[in-house]
Amino acid sequence: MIQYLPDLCSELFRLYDGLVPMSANFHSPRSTMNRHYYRIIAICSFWIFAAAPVLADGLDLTTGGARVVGENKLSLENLSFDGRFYNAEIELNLDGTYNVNSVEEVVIASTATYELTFDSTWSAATHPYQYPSGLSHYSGLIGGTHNGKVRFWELSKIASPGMERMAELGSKSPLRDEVESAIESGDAEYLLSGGGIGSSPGLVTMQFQISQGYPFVTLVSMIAPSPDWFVGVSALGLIENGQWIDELVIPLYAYDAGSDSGVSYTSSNSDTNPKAQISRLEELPFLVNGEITPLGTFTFRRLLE
Ligand SMILES: [Ca+2]
Repeated sequence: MIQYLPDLCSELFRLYDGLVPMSANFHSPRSTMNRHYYRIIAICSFWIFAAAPVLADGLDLTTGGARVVGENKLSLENLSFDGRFYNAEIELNLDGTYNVNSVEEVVIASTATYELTFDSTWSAATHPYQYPSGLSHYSGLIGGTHNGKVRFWELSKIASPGMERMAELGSKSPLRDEVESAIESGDAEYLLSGGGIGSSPGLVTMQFQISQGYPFVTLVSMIAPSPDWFVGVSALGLIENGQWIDELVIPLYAYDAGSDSGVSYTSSNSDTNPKAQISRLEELPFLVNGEITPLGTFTFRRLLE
């Protein structure tokens, strides 16, 4: 790979003529440098792209970073590709040419253990409109760890039968079956099944394993009572900058599964047929003083093994 990349680089260099004066501008103001950095990151990603063209769909430019490591050297770090991460160092020459000093894969721990804390602040104080005092709770957490090829729910998509049952009744099945089916087909690794919150405000925790090949978490819980409202995350990645994230706090907004037409917490069942898209609830009772107010947080904290 390393022998191959410099040749490819030369070609790309011609395409990016804006890069030619880079070494002359090396000590120019930060904004100019950042533009150059961006181009370099793009080029470096092309190296990896071209070295493994079959896997190009997995390319992710958003995790990369660049920093100056010497007089005319740039270190390009944590370029994500197909679940792997690469660092590269390039050296810029004053005549506009440059050398690729190294490209190496960043090795991270292949697995990690996380503790999830589901902390619900949802109460008459945070969401006073029609708050179901004495009734407010959440169904048991259900979801899985998976790769980037599968989604169990997404905003603006139609809820699966499993999501509908979870959001309307708090049932873990058939969503559990959908996760297990993804495990069988190789797109998911672990089923996640945890406790609920018997009375909100309150909290519940669970621990789970996750691995590099399946670094995404989907986890949901029904807001109860409600027609088809839920909280959760979909395909939340726990690798960032080539490392397992130590701690991640996600605010929990209320989503509507689009499968029941009730408009308040205690509306009677009213099946929506055909189903509407999954959406974020942005009106009462979740619009509070002009702001869409979260019901609490998921905190993912990595446990050191
Ligand atoms: Ca329904």
